[in-house]
Amino acid sequence: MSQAINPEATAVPVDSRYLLSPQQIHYFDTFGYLKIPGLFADDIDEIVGGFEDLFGNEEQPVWETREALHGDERRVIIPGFIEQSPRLAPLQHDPRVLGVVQSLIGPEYKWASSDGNLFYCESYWHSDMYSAPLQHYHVKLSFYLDDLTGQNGAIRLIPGSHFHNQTFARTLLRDFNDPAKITELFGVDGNEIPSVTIESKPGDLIIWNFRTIHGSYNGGERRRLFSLNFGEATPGTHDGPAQTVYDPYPYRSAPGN
Ligand SMILES: O=C(O)CCC(=O)C(=O)O
Repeated sequence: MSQAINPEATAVPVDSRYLLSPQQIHYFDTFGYLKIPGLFADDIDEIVGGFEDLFGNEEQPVWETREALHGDERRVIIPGFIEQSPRLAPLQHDPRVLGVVQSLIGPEYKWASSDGNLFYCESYWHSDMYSAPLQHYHVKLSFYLDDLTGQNGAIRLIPGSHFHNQTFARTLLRDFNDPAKITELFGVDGNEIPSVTIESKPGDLIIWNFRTIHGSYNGGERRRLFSLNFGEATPGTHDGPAQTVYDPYPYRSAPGN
């Protein structure tokens, strides 16, 4: 059953105690992600129950993928995830969610759907451009439902890589485009690329800018994730005036090569 979800979530009033602090906003704006430990800890049984209701229902349509981004290994996706769950749909209007979204996007935001995932795979480095070009500011609110560390698939992010027009981000996006080339280009495997690993417990909320380059390693055992996505209502308004677009750093050879 599809739940009634309001696509135009703009300006639903939210009590100021649910807003992020100026420090949390500055952290997010600067590094491109934020973790709020335990924000949903009190509701975790209901949240996990809602997740398993959908993935445990044999009638539920799912997408099974084996993409290069995931080493050609299995990932199972349910698009429009919370929309189909009476137990999870209320999250769209939960004041904790709205407080985060209004703090990071402002009053002019739009619901951009949700997705549920079972990962039997790793995820190589990428930013989220599906249905959202880099110019269109989006934030993702992620609920990982297992105890995760770097040893079993915790999400990794490259701080600052959300500044997508800058040389650093454009160099990474070019070089990560083909995961098979990472070792040739950098001399290390993908899992040794400098990044922050966000260890998490069920009930934590991890938020990232779609543009922030992220990946996960060592996690192939039914890792559970669902995410709520929100974007600025009018593409290109969040970032203010147009930014200068810099070139990626050019490749060069050692002298004599
Ligand atoms: O946890 C993962 O393996 C990757 C998640 C991800 O890339 C995403 O949800 O955009």
